[in-house]
Amino acid sequence: MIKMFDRDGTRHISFQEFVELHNYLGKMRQAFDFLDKDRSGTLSSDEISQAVIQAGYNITRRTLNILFKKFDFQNKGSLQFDGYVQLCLFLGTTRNVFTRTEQLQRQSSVPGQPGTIMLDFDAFADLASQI
Ligand SMILES: [Ca+2]
Repeated sequence: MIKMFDRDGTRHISFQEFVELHNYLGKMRQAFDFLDKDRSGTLSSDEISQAVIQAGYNITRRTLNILFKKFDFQNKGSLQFDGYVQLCLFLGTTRNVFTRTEQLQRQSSVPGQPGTIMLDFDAFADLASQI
């Protein structure tokens, strides 16, 4: 997360970058509280599923369940705020890397259906390192 807000690439965050990080977390907290429909203080898989659908991600329930377990750090069957933030960062970064790759392949006339990319192991390792 620090990396995301280190806009000048110094590997440290300046006061201004810290302010941006603080504001980002405030917005994430508001979204978390909005999504927490039953006011449990955590997000259930159903609450997360609704959020992911509303955000426009096209992922299966199976994949969402895998991601949910990955970020359910306390293994309680629900996401705490930190798990929610990390899930959002993961999905956002993954979508950006995928979209950039898809655009590059389309420009290079790599065959494939819209919404798909073709990867060999080297390309996969390259992309995975960016997530
Ligand atoms: Ca809840």
